[in-house]
Amino acid sequence: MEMNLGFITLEGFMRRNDGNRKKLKFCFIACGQFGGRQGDEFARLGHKVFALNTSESDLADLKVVDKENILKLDGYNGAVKDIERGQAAVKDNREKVLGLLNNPDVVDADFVFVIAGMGGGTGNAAAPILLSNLSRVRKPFNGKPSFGAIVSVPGAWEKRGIKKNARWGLSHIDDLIKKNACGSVTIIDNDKLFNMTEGILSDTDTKLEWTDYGNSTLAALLTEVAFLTSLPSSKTFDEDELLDVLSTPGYFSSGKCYIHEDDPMEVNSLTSLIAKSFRESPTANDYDYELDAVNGFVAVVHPKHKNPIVSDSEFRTLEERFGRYIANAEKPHSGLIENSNWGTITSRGRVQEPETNKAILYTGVVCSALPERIARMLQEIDQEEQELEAKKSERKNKPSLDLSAFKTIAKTEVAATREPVNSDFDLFAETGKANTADDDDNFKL
Ligand SMILES: Nc1nc2c(ncn2[C@@H]2O[C@H](COP(=O)(O)OP(=O)(O)OP(=O)(O)O)[C@@H](O)[C@H]2O)c(=O)[nH]1
Ligand SMILES: [Mg+2]
Repeated sequence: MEMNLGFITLEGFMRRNDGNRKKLKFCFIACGQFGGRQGDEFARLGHKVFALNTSESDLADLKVVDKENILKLDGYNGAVKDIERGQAAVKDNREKVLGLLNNPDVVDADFVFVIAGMGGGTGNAAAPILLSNLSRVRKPFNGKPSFGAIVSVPGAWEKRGIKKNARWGLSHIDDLIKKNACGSVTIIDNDKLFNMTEGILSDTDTKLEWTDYGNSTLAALLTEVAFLTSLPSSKTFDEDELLDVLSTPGYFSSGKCYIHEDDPMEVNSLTSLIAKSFRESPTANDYDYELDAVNGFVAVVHPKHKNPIVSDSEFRTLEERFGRYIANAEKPHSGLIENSNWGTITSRGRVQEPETNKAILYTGVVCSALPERIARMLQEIDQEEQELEAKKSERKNKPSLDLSAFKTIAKTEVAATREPVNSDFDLFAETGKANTADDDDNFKL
């Protein structure tokens, strides 16, 4: 795998600035910390990105997102992984959020992605609210929702509370998908990403976090896929075909891998290449592609050559293999793109080595069910909670220690309490209650 880990590397058929020039216009609404970090990588490649967060310091960390596209949810500093607090922050900033939803960049983009980590309070709360309201401002694509999401799912090592948050967020997103009220949702399975990058990153000197690796690889992958739809060819994979896939309600995974000149192109090796593309992708992998796929695409881009790396008949075999790989999807899209700029264009001012000896396979699939690992994790949380409850009720039968007898002994420790120890000294007796009343309960965007 060719990698340049210090910064985002784009493939030889596009320049860094081509992100701006492609015809397809994506818009990203990046929520919370994960959203912001991932959004910043998309902004680096020239996409329109809005960042929304309760946390001032997360927003200050953004390096590329335009300052005027940063929305601070006022009155909060972080949601402390509390979804209700995140929801309150969105509702308290209703006007700002409505302003964002009505921004021409959000309304007119070809596709809008809401980005959020499913483990926290801010992004988790904001994502279902934004997705539920995008249908009011977005024109459908061919009758399908022209917006979706990119969400990270906690790894196995993360706390149960974080996983429970993810269960909440995913259940709302699943509901939207089932109601055809949201297009494709790209799942970043942090467990897969961490395990996959451990091997890659340990082979390099570059100091890079697995999260940074995942964020920049996904940004590059989606940018390349979007760009290749605008490349002319006799067998194109065009903008509308990509939009057709992205607008399909379900869980999206995309992959990429190289095909070298001397790689065998017979049936089995083509199937392995397809599997490899998904396996090495920053998006989740362990879907039941065969039975759960509902839409997808396969595209090959290669340098224009007298003896092309992938011949027309080899490509037909690849299409056929891909069709079987995602058998349940009835109309996957495909394209074979010959590119004459390859190897001749410059990146970051340096002339790239001619890369005339490889082709690139891009794959994408939308599935109707979550990946196996994540479904299992959600079931395990249920089980852990049931076991905990069972243990609690078991221990209720034990005689419990009665501490009430010690109540009269003077406290020697400082303990924070909101109740006045002596009501005579309570200056807040009259006004204290008024603060707890919640007037905003019925706020809906
Ligand atoms: N893949 C990936 N996951 C991330 C990244 N940053 C955070 N996460 C994951 O996101 C989840 C936590 O969500 P955050 O985005 O930090 O939460 P938040 O939306 O800021 O919410 P609050 O902190 O409660 O305000 C955890 O599961 C993290 O593992 C990142 O850069 N990449
Ligand atoms: Mg945060």
